[in-house]
Amino acid sequence: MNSLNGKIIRGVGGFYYVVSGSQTYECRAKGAFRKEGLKPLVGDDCRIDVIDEAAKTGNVTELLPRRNSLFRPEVANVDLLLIVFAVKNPDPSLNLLDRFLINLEKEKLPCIIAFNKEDIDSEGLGEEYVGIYQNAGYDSMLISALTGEGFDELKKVLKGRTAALAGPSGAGKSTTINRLFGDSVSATGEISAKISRGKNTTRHSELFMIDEDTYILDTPGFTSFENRGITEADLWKYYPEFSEHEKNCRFAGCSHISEPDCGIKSAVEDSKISSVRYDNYCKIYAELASRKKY
Ligand SMILES: Nc1nc2c(ncn2[C@@H]2O[C@H](COP(=O)(O)OP(=O)(O)O)[C@@H](O)[C@H]2O)c(=O)[nH]1
Ligand SMILES: [Mg+2]
Ligand SMILES: [Zn+2]
Repeated sequence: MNSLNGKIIRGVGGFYYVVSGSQTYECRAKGAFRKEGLKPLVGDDCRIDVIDEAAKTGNVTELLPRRNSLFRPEVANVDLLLIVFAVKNPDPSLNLLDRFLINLEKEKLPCIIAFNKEDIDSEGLGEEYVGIYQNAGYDSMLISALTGEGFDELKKVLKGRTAALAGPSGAGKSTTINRLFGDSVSATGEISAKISRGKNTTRHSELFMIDEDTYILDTPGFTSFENRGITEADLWKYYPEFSEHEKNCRFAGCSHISEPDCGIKSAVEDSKISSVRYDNYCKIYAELASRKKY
């Protein structure tokens, strides 16, 4: 039987679609990894046995070691997350964004935050959002998937990497992918035909090739995000902009909520830390603290 290396680009209803060279094989998971409780993820590199070369069917027999994996979105082997929130329609929940960022800090995965729909932002809200997150140390930018604003820069940062999209549904993730493909349709004609077909909601993660070394993963949107494995006492550690001010707290183990002489609170008063970020910190802190009681 012919055995090949491939990459899982899609998983739907127990089938895994594996690209190997210029071919895509429809596979079932048959490997020993299933006994270890491992489930194939989009982005996984794997071995497959070809069952029928003409029908392009096979079995996934082995999952190759992962560089990393994320639970939400459920993906493997990504270099960075491209987080897309709309400046409006729908209005962004920065609380949701912060929860997501906390998780990425925990997983030590880099990200870019793109505020989309710049073309309908007559109030300049996007500038404000970008400012908040740049100040917190994140690469953030204003884009419009409709007009192409910001896409030269976006393409530059994505080049040569595998990025997974994340963000609430309706933010413009699929439209962003469509725009990233632009004129490079010929090389990936089959794949892009598949995306443009779907004006509809993305239900499954799917990996797209922008060029031979650049991949992007479209993922379903999310409207809530629960931070697992984080205690309220550690929460501040997942805020990159807090670290330089924390040494000014009078008390060791300061929660940065109610103690006097708190370096974080005075940085908020001096506008060195965004009050939006801090307010969400307090909300998430309270939630994590109350969760423990159950
Ligand atoms: N005005 C405007 N609308 C956009 C932009 N990007 C996406 N949309 C629209 O927003 C809606 C949701 O887009 P979609 O890409 O499906 O969002 P997803 O759920 O995040 O994948 C669609 O009606 C898009 O046409 C943009 O930059 N500007
Ligand atoms: Mg979508
Ligand atoms: Zn403090």
